[in-house]
Amino acid sequence: MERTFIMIKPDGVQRHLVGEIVRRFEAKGFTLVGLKMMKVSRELAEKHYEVHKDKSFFPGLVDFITSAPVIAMVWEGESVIAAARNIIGATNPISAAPGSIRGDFGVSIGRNLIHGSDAIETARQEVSLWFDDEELVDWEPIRKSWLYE
Ligand code: DAT
Ligand code: MG
Repeated sequence: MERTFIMIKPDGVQRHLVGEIVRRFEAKGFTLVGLKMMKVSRELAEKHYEVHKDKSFFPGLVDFITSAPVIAMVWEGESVIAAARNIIGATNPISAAPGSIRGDFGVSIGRNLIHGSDAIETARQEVSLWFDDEELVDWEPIRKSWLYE
């Protein structure tokens, strides 16, 4: 089973969209295996967004991510990495499809509510950057045989 790192950003927390966002992943059929609320240090934010460090938006992005608490999560399921990116929607909420989280709740690229890992390798790196092994819970959801053939 794949795992992916999902973070509700400070705007999602401040706009009280935590329940709505978690609901969408649960309802789809994915399994929550890690969750914590935290204020993000600059060091962690800079490491998480390291690939963007030379972009003009990087300082503003780090300021934003460290400005208020986030909800860090790990979700599990078949093809969860790609599916979560679809649930989240395109980076710019203005072009994100209606029905996606960014498409339904956002209007601005710098306030796009949520992060999701974009590939198998980045998911692995991000899960281990944000969570210790003992913070992740292995459990067997009873609905599994009703979700997977
Ligand atoms: P995504 O979060 O969809 O993976 P990304 O990795 O390209 O998008 O960028 C990371 C975050 O950086 C993105 O969620 C919001 C911010 N960002 C990206 N492009 C931006 C831009 N042109 N202006 C302001 N913020 C931007
Ligand atoms: Mg990205």
